[in-house]
Amino acid sequence: MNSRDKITLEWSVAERALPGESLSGDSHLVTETTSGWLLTVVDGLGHGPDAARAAKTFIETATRHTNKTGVELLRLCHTALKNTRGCVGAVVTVDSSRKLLSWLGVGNVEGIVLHAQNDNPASEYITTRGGIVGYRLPDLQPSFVQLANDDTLILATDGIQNGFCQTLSKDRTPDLLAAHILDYYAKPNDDALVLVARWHFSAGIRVEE
Ligand SMILES: [Mn+2]
Repeated sequence: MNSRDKITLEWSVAERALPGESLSGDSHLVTETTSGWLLTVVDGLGHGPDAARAAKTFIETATRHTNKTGVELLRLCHTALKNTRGCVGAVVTVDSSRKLLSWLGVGNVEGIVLHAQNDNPASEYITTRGGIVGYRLPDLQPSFVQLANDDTLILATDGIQNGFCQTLSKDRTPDLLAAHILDYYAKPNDDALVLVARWHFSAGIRVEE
């Protein structure tokens, strides 16, 4: 007999376009996959309609390939974005049976996991490599984070000022965290988007073997 935890995802996004623009060049996707979840945040180069078109192409491509690895997905997006301005962004996949998060980033994008228990360590940061999806893809190496109950992932474009995670209360819901980060840390001169996701593991469903 073993037990299998049920895992649910609570998430929220807060975003706004550069003041004066009607379209944002930042975008996101959160979706369930056959093995867990895919979450991505992208930032089309510059701002306005051309940036929005690049981000939209990335998200449409990701939506058609939700069961690929992050590396495979970035390669597919790279090909799809050849005739656009290109994007920077982060791709996160979660394997719910192993409670394992895999992530990688291209260009200027922020990713943090805040562990609910402060031991092992309190937070972990995404490794990003310089490049532009659609123009120049760097060597793609995912790294991994072991998730525990109530761990929180935050993904933010560079329209959110660095250092936003210094003042966060992990007791807040993803809704409140996303709204707080956008309110206090959105830069006045860029599109801004922040995605907050938290995994809840509810105690084991017993499985007969
Ligand atoms: Mn930006």
